[in-house]
Parts: sequence; structure tokens; C-alpha cells
Amino acid sequence: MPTPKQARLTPQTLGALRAGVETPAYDRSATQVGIVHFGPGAFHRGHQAWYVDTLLKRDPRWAICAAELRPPGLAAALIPQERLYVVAELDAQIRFRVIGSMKEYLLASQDDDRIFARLIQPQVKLVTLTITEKGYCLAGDELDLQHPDVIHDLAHPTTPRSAIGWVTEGLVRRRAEGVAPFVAISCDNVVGNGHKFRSAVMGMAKARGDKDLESWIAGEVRFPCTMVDSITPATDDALKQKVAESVGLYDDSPVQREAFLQWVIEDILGPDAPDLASVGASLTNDVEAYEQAKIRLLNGAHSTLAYAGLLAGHTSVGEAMGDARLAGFVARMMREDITPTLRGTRGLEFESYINDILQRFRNPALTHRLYQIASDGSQKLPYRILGTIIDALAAGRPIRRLAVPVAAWMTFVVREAKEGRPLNDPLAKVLADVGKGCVGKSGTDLPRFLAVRDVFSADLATEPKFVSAVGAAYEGLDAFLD
Ligand code: CS2
Repeated sequence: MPTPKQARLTPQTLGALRAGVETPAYDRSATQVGIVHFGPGAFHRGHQAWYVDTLLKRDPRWAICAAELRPPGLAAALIPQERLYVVAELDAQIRFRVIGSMKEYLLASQDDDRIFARLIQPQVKLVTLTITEKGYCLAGDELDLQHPDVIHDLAHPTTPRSAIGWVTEGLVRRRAEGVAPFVAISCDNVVGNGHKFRSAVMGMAKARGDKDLESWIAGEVRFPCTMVDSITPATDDALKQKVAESVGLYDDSPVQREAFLQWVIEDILGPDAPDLASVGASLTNDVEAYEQAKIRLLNGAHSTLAYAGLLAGHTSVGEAMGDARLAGFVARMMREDITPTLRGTRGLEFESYINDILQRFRNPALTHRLYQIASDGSQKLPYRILGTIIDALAAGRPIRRLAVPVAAWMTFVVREAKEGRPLNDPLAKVLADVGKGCVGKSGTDLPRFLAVRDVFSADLATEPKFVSAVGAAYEGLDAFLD
């Protein structure tokens, strides 16, 4: 896609960048790897790697070794660029910055020895993940021993497939070498991400039958919870073109995101960790309140806009927010239905938080496709919406509005199944079968969905108030938006 006149972004061509494009303000060759990261997708590169890029100006010890778990990843794009890439901040002000914090890019299937060598190095103090909900291989809160990657990793622990297998084997080797453990940080948008990460690794250690390992991990390894936030639409050709035109060099894998950036980390990193607070991360003892507010308000509203918006014929968040009925609906749902389920904490003021989120959704400089948000619904719905519903029911509050995203998701699944479009979801096959057999009546269709235990617990699926609210919304979604 580079035009003949356009050179590729590399360390050697940085001089050709247009004025105003920021570049790494440190000597990349003098940096050391201090972090191993699994899952170097767009979110990681726009978020954590951006914070680390700022940190490297004052402390060269924290460059990132990125480990890619699943081909086709970004190797073909990033390796020729010596792992440089552009973050396009698309907001009221547009900014372009070349990020240099990724010092290595390794492939889990090919560079196993090099990844393990990094994992046992004493100077590597953090191992971080952005592998999405499904990457944790959990069933509920426990490691899913039937998961194919878990089965594989238990049979072949030295050539793992899952991030959990990698981290567990990394810890085994570190312990064998007498090296203190790394801090294991989930940077995924999942409730209690640190607890889930810990539970998955502990589950793997237990299934390996190594009791000493289990107690060493339980006693020595820190798994802080985190809240991560920055709206990061997937990279597409339009972005590549925009970046090339704006910066003057071709980047085959730029990242686009809004200007807003937040990283809240449980304050248990210990004395050897990088000073992330010095570059804008917040360290707190109450991540949970931030995490829950973010996931229920921002992501709950996002998923609602995605399913209801796609059904209404919209394609992007901005377009869905331009639909006054939808925008009004999500605002009411956030204020009247979600907020009462949240616990406050210092520094978190719900009304201004909601206003900021709604404003961020309206960002005209960013096109965030609803299909991207609609992906992995079976994984996202439980903690984005169903947790809120469970709390509202327990408090005796109405769930009329909260039933809408659930019914909209079901309607969306049915539509995609009938139109033969495969879902992007680990349960795609199950859901396609559910959807194909639906007839558009809640009496027939709802039980088909509610039987999917990975999404709906038996308690919720048999709760009469839940079944009747979702059933009513499913029969006439439109009437529920007012
Ligand atoms: C979005 C999130 O794709 C999605 O499901 O809701 O990725 C959202 O943009 C981020 O969590 C914002 O921090």
C-alpha cells in the first residue's frame, strides 16, 4: 500500500517525518527489556506501550519484549519497521507520535527459547497481558480444564499455546533458577482481571500436580488488578492512508485512539516495579470501584449501542449517538439503572464520568465500528450487563431498560445466523445453531438462549423477573427505547 514516493517508517527514515510528529525522545539502543507482554494488539500498543514510551525518557530499564501468541499477527508489519509505529490520537486535537518502546517482537510458535530466556531474566520484573476475556481459558472463575489450549499446555508444558501456559511455565523456570517472580499484570478489560489471571495460573499449577509450585505462586506472585481505558478502534486501510498522508512515511500498523487514556493499577507492584505513576498511571487500593464503573457504564453502554445500533442500521458509535432515541436511551440507562449498582470511591464522580463517556462516544474524529464492539458478545455480556442486572434484581430495582441490551444481543445473533454471517465469538458455532432455530417469538427463542450456560447462570436463566423482562424486550425492542 505505500505509494512509490512514500518511504516506510524505520529508525533510518525518522528524519523525513513531518514537523510536529513526536518521536522517541531517548536512545532506543540504550534501553533494556524489563517487561514481557503477551498480546501486542492495537490496545496494548496505544495504551501500555505509550505509557512506557514516556517512561523510557527517564528510565531506560523498561522496554517491552512483545510476544505474539497467534499468527497472523503484526510481525510482517512491525519487524521491517524495527517495531516503530505511529499512534494517531484522533480527537479535538489530532496528534501523531512514533512509539519506540517495543524492543523485541517474538513469535510464541517460533521463538520459544528467546521468550523463555526473557521470562527468567532477573531484570524482567513485569509480565503483562492483553489477550481478551477468552484468552484466560476460564469456565466461570476457574481454569477450564476442557479448553483445548489448556489440554495442550498440560500435555506439552514447554511449548505452551495459551498465555496462561506461558506464564505458568515461565514461573516454573524462574523458581528453578532461584530468580524472584515477576509481577503478573492483566491489562484486559475484565472485572477482577488480576483475580482471574491468578486463578487461571493457580489452576494450571494445580493441574500440573505441583503442590510446591502452587504454594510458591500463592505466596510470592503478585497479580494486581487494573482498570484500562482508551477507545481504540481497529486499524484499517483508511487509518494507514491517513497516517501516511499526515506523517509523511508509510506505517503498515499504526494505532488510532482517542486522546483520553486511563490506567488504574492496584498498588501492590512492590519496590522493584517501574514508576508508572510518574507517567500518569494511578496507583490505588480500590481498583474495583473504578473497574466496575468503567465496565458497567462505558462498556455496558458500548455493547448496548452496538447491538441496538446495528439492528437500527447504524455502523459506528458516532452514528448511533447521532440517533437521539438511542443516545437518550443509553444516557438514561447509565444514570438511572447502572449507577445505582455502583460503589463510589475517592476521585470518582459518576455524573461527570457519565457526561465524559457520552462526549467521548461522540468524538467526530474517530470512527468506531459497531461490529468491532459486537464481537465476543458471549464473553462480554455477563460482566458488562448481566452483573448489573443481578445487582438490580437483588436490590428490588426495575430491569426494564437493562433487559434491552440482552434482547438486542439475542436479536442480533438471530439476524446474523439467518443471514449466514459468522459471528466473531468463541461460542460462534453454538450461537449460530441457537439463532438458526429461532422463530422471532420469545416463548420459543428465549429458552434456546437461556440454556447457554457460558452466558447465563442457571439462577439468572430461571429468575422469572429476568425472563419476563428480556422476553418483553425481545418481542418489541423498539417500544423499549423510549
Ligand atoms: C469496546 C472496548 O470493543 C469493545 O467492546 O467496548 O474495547 C472499549 O472501547 C474500551 O474498553 C475502552 O477503553
